[in-house]
Amino acid sequence: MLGGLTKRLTDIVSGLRGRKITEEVIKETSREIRRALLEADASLPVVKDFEKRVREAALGVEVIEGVDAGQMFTKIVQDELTDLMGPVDHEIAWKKSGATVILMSGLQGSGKTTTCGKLARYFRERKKKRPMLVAADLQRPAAIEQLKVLGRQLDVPVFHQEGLTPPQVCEAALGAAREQKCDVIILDTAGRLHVDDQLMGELKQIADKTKPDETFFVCDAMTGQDAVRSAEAFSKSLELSGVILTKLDGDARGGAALSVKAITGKPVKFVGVGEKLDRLDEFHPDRMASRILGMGDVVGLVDRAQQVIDEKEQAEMQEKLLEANFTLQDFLSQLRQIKKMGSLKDLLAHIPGLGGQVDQMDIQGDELVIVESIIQSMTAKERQRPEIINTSRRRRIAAGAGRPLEAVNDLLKQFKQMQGMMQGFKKQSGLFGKLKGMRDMKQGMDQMQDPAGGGVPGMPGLPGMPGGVPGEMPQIPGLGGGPGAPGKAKAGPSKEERRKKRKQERQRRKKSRRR
Ligand SMILES: Nc1nc2c(ncn2[C@@H]2O[C@H](COP(=O)(O)OP(=O)(O)OP(=O)(O)O)[C@@H](O)[C@H]2O)c(=O)[nH]1
Ligand SMILES: [Mg+2]
Repeated sequence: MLGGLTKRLTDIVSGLRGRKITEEVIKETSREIRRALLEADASLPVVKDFEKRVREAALGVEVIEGVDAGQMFTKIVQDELTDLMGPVDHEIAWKKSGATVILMSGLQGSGKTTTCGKLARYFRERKKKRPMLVAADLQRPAAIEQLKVLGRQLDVPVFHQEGLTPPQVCEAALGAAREQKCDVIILDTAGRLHVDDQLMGELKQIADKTKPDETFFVCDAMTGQDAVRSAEAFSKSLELSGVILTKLDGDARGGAALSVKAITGKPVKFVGVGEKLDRLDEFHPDRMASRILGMGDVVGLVDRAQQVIDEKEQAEMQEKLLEANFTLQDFLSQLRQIKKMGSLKDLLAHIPGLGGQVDQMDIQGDELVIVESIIQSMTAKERQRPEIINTSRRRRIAAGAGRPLEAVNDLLKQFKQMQGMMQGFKKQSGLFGKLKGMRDMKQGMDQMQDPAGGGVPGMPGLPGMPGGVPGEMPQIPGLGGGPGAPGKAKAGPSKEERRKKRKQERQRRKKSRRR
């Protein structure tokens, strides 16, 4: 997602590398940034204001020796994007007693029903609540069934009642929730192609009868400015408390994510990043800004990993890595864990330094499936000892998996390379440990990025800046055609340097206290 915008912004910034900050550069660059945001389908008043803010911030910056225009703009744009999309707000106004009511609204096909299911899952898993889903969409005959299927999948009760109007169904649901001891009620309402009076009237009646604690507008990020315009219309008739952006995993250009908060004045609470029920993320504007600038989102990746990855299995994996007998079978189970986290494209977009390139990579989205099918058509012995896989075995495996022989060859070659890399990898427990390591590194860096008072935007060579790629990601076997791992290009200050810097800082403070 947002690939085009990321590419444009990273291109703008890298064109400024080594250049001095002058008024001319500032003028030219803020104009280019404006164009990039408009191409991403952000709304014009938002973009104009953004351009003005970036320009003012750039003009107000004290020119520091060693900081080039690229570094400075990266920092300014990141801060302004964070501001534009913020604040961080995924709190729910829980009722002190009785069931909290959540009303979902939005246009047809925006993802309301799916998001109801995702929220039910999120409330139960993360907030330890007992949710109830309410089928108040009586427009489409299949709508109730769709919600019931979600309820069955999640093992969450679904309330519906024939012969009632949608507001009556919602009202009846309040009583049912009390009886079934559910403490959060999610109302799935009907969508319309366009905002119309009848729809708004129905939603208002539902709101009158149920007094919702949260009223969310579900906004399809793929529809860009249109989504924002309807959000505005909804927020005029209904008292919205927040927005949920869906389909951010798709080819959304970013316009909706950039403009919806500014236009409606309502915070983006959650984002939908896939069709499955676990693909709902809390919205973090700073992480989104970082992704838009191609700087990845390691913290978000770790969050997701923590939810889906089995730590016990990872601990066992670590043992194996330490003994250096990581086999293709182990690789397969790691792969399955990765698959649980999301599509390869989406995951790679979280890796610092890769954001802008993901769209150009030759990724079809089914790489993990291909690798899985190849390993599955190997015998147990072959998975344990890949070195016994000779040419005739390779042919058999390829035929069994329905893939060309080269695919098998590539996989084995890359697996061998990866085993080599695992040697350097083994101190950290598998993928999860690696990610954790990266997060710690990133957090350490973030702290550093804000030295006493934090007045200096974009210190030279600081991580998070373009080129500051923390460490090296293992190449994923089966993934050909890409630019490869980001490598070690200018990895920011080393641990030793950071320690030294902190020590100097402590001494400096001590001295100034003595004075
Ligand atoms: N890729 C992706 N697809 C999504 C996401 N959220 C919803 N969808 C898909 O969008 C389509 C519409 O979703 P629904 O939940 O039925 O939308 P709705 O708003 O309830 O639609 P109506 O009830 O007809 O108004 C479905 O195919 C969903 O799988 C998301 O975050 N990512
Ligand atoms: Mg629906």
